[in-house]
Amino acid sequence: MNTPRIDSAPSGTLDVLVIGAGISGLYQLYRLTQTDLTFAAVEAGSGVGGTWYWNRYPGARFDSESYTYAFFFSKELREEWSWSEHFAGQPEIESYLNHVADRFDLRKYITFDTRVTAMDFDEDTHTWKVTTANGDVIHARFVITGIGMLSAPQYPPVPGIDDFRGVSAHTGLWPQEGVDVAGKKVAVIGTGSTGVQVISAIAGEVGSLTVYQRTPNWCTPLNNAPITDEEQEQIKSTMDQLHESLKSSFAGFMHNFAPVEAGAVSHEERLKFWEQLYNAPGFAKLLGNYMQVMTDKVYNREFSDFVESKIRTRVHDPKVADLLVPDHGYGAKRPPFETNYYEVYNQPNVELVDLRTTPITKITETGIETTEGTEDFDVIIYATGFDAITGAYDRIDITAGGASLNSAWEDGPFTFVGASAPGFPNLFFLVGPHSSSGNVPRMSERQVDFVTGTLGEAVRRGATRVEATFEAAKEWTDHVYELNSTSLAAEEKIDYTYGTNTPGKKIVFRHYDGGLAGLNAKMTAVEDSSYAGFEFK
Ligand code: NA7
Repeated sequence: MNTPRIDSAPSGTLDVLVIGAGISGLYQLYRLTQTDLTFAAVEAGSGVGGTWYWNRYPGARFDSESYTYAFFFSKELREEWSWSEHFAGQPEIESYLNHVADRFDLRKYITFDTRVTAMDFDEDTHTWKVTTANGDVIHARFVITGIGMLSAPQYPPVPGIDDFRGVSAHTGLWPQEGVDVAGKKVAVIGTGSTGVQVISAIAGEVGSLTVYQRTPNWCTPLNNAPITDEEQEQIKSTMDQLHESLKSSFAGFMHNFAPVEAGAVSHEERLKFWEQLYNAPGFAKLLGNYMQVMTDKVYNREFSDFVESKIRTRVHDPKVADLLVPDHGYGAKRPPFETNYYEVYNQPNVELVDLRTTPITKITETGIETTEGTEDFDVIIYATGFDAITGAYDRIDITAGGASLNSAWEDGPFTFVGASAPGFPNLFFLVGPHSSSGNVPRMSERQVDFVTGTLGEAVRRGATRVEATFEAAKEWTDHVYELNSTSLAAEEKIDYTYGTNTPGKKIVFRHYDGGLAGLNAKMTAVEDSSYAGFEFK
């Protein structure tokens, strides 16, 4: 077959189509403005922000430090934007992302309210034909997906959800106009990071609150605070150093594992250290801990016991505390960070329902039925999470050469550095499978730079078709599984990164345990070897 040029593609073909205008999509658009390529983006939402557009429920906020999560690419942006809190709330985050879109004039490239439903690769023209839910067709040589890893919301698989006559909302599809919970009889289903945030945020204003919990989680304080003027000055004057230290950290966070081994200090010293961590911000508890807490069952148990003692101190009713103490090890599920979460259960108008003993059987016109009985509600909040990591891909019919990506990934994703998949040329993933596990914008920043570099290489070579080789994808996928196989989390396989929360989904690891450090090392090696692992034609 002749190698087609861009001008042999259907007229109106873009060089690049970006799907999604969240954190990854926005930065990808910015990087494309620095190239000579023609490009555009489509976004399912009516505004920019992705996760921070859809998840506008009360209490939604960062649990990465605001200034470590934000974009670093522009000195002017860093200087002009002042975060108000160490862990900003959703309204401020959404304003920031809108500011970025306007500041860099990115909005003009984005078509909103446009959800991609299908994509097919044309081997004759080396282009993707992209179809949207509105029936539009877009032709693009390259497609870059910034469609998020937690963007396909899930409801419990119980009958009757549409029958409920009160107000109901999924936290990941929260209505723009909000939901009035003041004085209302409210149910929250789900106690992951989102449930924990929303429960804490609304407990003070509801009439009554019933929490439906399937799995309790190891929640520790976020320890959020306003950023003082002195801190603001310090943060802004050390941004370059901060960026460098985040880029060279394990997971893109400002928290790094303790420099000593857990076993090198006494039990009393460990407890003292954990007390400090408990009072430290955000992810310090996970990533500033002794590394052995994540790798050695003995220390994992000890730390879990420490957090259990905190739960039991904070929750007055021992029977309720029993239900709130997890039976998995700390970190086997992504731990939420909270503000006054456990204290909510001391309120007389709050009830905790244990779905392990009394599962939900259906949603009725007036409320929720469990095996124990029915309770009526004015409002039901579904904080039931997402079909994680591959869910957003499964919802698009992606085909190339007659093969479908969904089928190809049935037994688990098969990727090269989480950026590309053999058999699906000219398609690149941002924050997709096998590529993410830390502070997402820092991972996606590296991925956007990598993908932009790969496109640059294609242009330099005059290539119109770029495909990851089978061997390269096998090597990376094997590496992903091998790293994961030694983790404590792999023994339990209860986190959404294994698909455990999605009925019928194959239980297989879809995340990446090597952090930013592992991803960066591999991407740098690929770049330094003139993109070995890709075939350019
Ligand atoms: P998560 O962490 O997946 O949490 C979802 C919660 O909903 C969790 O407690 C689930 O219990 C519960 N759930 C899910 N399905 C059901 C059904 N069918 N019945 C009852 N309860 C259910 O999602 P989040 O939105 O909280 O957090 C996502 C990310 O946002 C998080 O990782 C951070 O990055 C921020 P389960 O644990 O599955 O038993």
